[in-house]
Order: sequence, then C-alpha cells, then structure tokens
Amino acid sequence: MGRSLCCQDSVDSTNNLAKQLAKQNAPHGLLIISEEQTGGKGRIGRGWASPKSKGLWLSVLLRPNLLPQDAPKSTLLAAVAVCQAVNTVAGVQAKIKWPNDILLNGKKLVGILSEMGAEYGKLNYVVIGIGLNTNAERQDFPTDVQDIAISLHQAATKEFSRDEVLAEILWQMEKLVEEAETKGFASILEQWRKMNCTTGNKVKVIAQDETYLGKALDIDETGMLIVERENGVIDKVVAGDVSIRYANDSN
Ligand code: BT5
Repeated sequence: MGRSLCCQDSVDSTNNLAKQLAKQNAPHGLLIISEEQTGGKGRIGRGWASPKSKGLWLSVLLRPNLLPQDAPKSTLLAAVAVCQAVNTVAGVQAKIKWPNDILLNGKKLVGILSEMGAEYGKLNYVVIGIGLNTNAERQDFPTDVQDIAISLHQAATKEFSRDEVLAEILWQMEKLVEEAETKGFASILEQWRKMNCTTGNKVKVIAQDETYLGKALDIDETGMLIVERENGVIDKVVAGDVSIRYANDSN
C-alpha cells in the first residue's frame, strides 16, 4: 500500500482523482493524498471538511479479487486498519461505528467512503477514501461539524506527525489485505467485532423511506449490519443506504 504515490496540494476529492486514475489502469495499492480537499465527499451526497494540512485526506486504490457484492468487505478491512493504526500511534481507544466511522470520546475522528467500479459479476476496483482529523482545532471545522468532530490533537493535546500516522495506516492495511488473502476474511471480521461500538447497542436506522428503532446484533460475513427491530423482525442493513444513530442520541 502506498508504494505508488500521488501527492497533491489541493484537489476537489482524492476519491474522484483515484477513480479517474483507476480507469487509466493505475496499480493496486496506489495512494492519493492531498493537503486539502475543496469538495471532500461523505456518503449520500454529504460533505467532508478537509482543512488544509490539518488532517490526512487520502484514498487508496485496491483491486481485490472479490465479487462486486463483496466490496463492502474492503470498507470493514480499512476501518480495522485505521482504528488499529490510530490506537497504536496515539495510544487512544478509538472504536469503529458501523460501517464507516471511527469514533473517539463519542465524536467522529475518521470517516471512510468506499466507492467501486464494477461491471456485471466483476469488481474492477475499490477506492477507499479516508478522512482523519489529526491536528485540527475546533475552529478549523465548519460550525455545524464542530460539536460532532474530534481530532487526535484535541483528544491528546499534542501535535501528531501525519507521516507517522499515515505510515502505520498503510502498514496495517497491507498486513490485513495479505491476511484476508491467505487466511480468509473471517479473521478480519473477528478483529472488526472486537473494535466496534455498534453491536449490542440500541440503534435508530434511518433509511430513505423509513426510520425505525432496533438493536444491532452483529454483522454478517459480507459486512451487512444485522438489526432486530422492536417487533422482533430481523433486518439486514446495507451500508450505502442508511445512517445509524444510537437510540438515545438527540439528533
Ligand atoms: C463519511 O461520510 O464519514 C465519509 C467521509 C470520507 C472522507 C474522505 S477524505 C478522503 C476521501 N475523499 C473524499 O472526497 N472523501 C474521502 P458520512 O458518514 O456521510 O459523514 C459525513 C458527515 O460527517 C457530514 O455530514 C458531517 O456531519 C460530518 N463531517 C464532515 N466533515 C467532518 C470532519 N472533518 N470530521 C468529522 N466529521 C465530519
């Protein structure tokens, strides 16, 4: 991971550039990283604040040997890699909130946006976009994000070397990709389960056409969240379609 490298001062979105390069046959493991993003993207049309030099705004291009329906496994793997890396380098206890957030002290430290290029039955590439707030202060975030976001600097009140955090993320990703290829995905899932703070909790599932309360039971082998509705019906929730809030959150 990161043995091919594309460093930018400013881009709209590292994911957009990664997808463009993927279509031009860029190699597995390519890292695209930018000091700032002018149009950083979250999921479902949401934005991602990417203040200049205050965080790691990057995308990694993967060409996994997976079917398109298994692509969400790459997001789970990336979440485990980033969470492990952050906890190792910063000595904190960050947790994964299904599917794509990493929380620290209940606030959002990292967002992950996976996008894929596929044709029927064939996955061409997955772009894993990672936004990690390293050295941002409260005033570096837009006002609507200030209360929900956190940076490593805010949590640990010291400056973090972005190089060091980045190197650990890439190392962890490389290790886990190799582990998934040789030992199968079950061992990645096991690590995800240990690091997550979603399963076992009451959640509010916000889908496009309905919102309901339930209990997050587990994730299945493809990364879907298994939720038991209050009426006992068991649902499987796909990451792209929903937001999850903890049931006692006010928002
Ligand atoms: C995500 O979406 O969490 C995925 C974010 C992925 C960002 C990376 S950066 C590199 C790559 N290139 C891109 O263009 N994107 C990826 P979602 O779950 O939809 O969360 C978005 C929400 O998080 C926003 O609506 C805000 O409420 C909040 N948010 C925005 N910027 C934030 C930040 N810097 N830190 C914490 N929360 C933020």
